[in-house]
Amino acid sequence: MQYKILQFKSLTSTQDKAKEFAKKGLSNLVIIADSQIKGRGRFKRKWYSDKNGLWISILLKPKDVKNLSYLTFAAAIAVVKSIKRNANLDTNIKWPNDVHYNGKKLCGILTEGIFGKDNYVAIGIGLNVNQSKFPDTLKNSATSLMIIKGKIINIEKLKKSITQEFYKLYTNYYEKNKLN
Ligand code: BT5
Repeated sequence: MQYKILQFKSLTSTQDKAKEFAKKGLSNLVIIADSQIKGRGRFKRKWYSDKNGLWISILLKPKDVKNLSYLTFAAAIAVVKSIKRNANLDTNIKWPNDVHYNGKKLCGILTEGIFGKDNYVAIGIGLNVNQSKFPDTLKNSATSLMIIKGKIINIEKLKKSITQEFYKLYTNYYEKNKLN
């Protein structure tokens, strides 16, 4: 499947940008921001997304918008595989939408449906990559690949790998199978 990667310096949230594009009828876009001003998690929680992390939204227009949690899992698998490949690190998927290392949160995923005449899905992936520290409120619960590995991780390779792995799962399984 063809997709386009769009890179922005700063956005309120890559999820908001994805919604804007969906309203214009566009899909198969991978929206990436260097930093987000109003990054969000589930239930309107704040997502801390200063520089040095990987903040992505993948905008899809699936044949059927059902069982969206499969898409969250596909994103989590893509993240775990890409971390293994690019940072040689084994991480865990933590139900229902996190990737953890040693009990600390490395990545959170937010899957949102955009419903209207046509239906879209935006899968937001927030991965802490090269941050050296976090705000006090997150100090004990969050970590980054750089903190774990003690060196800078190539963010470009990581974003390509996550996108490719995600699309492989999406096209081979989600779009092909009846997910009733
Ligand atoms: C999530 O929500 O874990 C989903 C996060 C999705 C973020 C991505 S970034 C790209 C896209 N654009 C967006 O605006 N969002 C998506 P939840 O399970 O509700 O967890 C939120 C909680 O995680 C917060 O209440 C904090 O405790 C914690 N948290 C916030 N920022 C964090 C960070 N950078 N690393 C680790 N934990 C964080």
